[in-house]
Amino acid sequence: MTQTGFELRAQDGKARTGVIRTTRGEIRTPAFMPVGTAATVKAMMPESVASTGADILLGNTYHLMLRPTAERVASLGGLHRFMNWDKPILTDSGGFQVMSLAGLRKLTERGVTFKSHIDGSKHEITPERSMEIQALLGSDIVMCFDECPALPADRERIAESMRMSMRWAARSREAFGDRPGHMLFGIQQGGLEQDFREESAEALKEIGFDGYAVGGLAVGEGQGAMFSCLDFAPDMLPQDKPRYLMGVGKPDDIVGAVARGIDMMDCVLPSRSGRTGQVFTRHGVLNIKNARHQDDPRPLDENCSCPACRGYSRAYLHHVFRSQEIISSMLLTWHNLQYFQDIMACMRDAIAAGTFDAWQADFHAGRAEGDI
Ligand code: PRF
Ligand code: ZN
Repeated sequence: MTQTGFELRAQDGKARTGVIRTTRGEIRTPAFMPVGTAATVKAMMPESVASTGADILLGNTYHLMLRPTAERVASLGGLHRFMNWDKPILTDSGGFQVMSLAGLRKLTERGVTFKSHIDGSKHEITPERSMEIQALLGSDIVMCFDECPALPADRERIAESMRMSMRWAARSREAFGDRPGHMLFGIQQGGLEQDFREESAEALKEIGFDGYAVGGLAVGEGQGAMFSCLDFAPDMLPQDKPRYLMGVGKPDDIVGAVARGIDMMDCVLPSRSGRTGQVFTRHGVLNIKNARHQDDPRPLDENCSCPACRGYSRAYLHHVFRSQEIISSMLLTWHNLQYFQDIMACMRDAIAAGTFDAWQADFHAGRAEGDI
């Protein structure tokens, strides 16, 4: 019996719904993965994250290798045990975080060396080391080690980087080996260029993976350019494997990505925004810091089932945010994560019912531009 796999259950236009089976449970797709960078979804207990409907979390090679170290996590029983989350975990491979967070770094064919953003100590990640770290963590879905150039970049630079990422993908596959119960995903690169996306997809399919990510987007190109690329990039990847758009995004980015054939996403937005007072609702975005909320007895969203909406007024949430009380981050993060998971559940239902277009029209019609 195979322990892992992807079952596509329904398709409506390009939008898909299905399940990814792992040894730690099923992931309903389209899936949104909350980010648990440092072995915690900040301000949330794991059971609270699960209660919002999250089937899987994302963890980070880069952060965990620096602190508390992958070896320490392994000796304590792996990341699931360590952070008390028994559902699936996907780990990113580290290169993207090195480029966005580390100090002094040097990229070669072998891999990347860098200085820790925590204490300046020197480290190296190669495709082989990234696979080793993700195995030590006990990740259920392991990501290939890749490089992602910031956009805009010239075609030459994008092609060279993509081709190196494809050589790293082959090394990642080789180093990952045969690990029943664990999945390895390839990462398509190639910027916004259709020919490079195609070349990248062909290289990955030749190697063969359990799933395929679209990397290199949401790096400064804007939603219009990202959607133009998503009009063709997911179609180049195998129909019968999950497709993961990395690091996306705002609610309307997520809906647009699903409409274009994406099955999985992750983003810090709902959790990070929860700590900065930005609240996502079906009517649009609001900032709880704003003085207009100080006398408002209404909940954030009258249709939301989360504890912030069931128990507290906008006035209270405004007060605890302004007072920098810890409960502010807890309640706003919970609400945002609940809202993102509610969108995913609605999309899964609409795709299964064949009403995704109508749902999408309603989603957009109900939202205001700017703060509500
Ligand atoms: N590669 C990896 N992680 C990522 C990205 C990527 O291209 C992105 C791009 N949006 C986010 N996270 N490995
Ligand atoms: Zn809520």
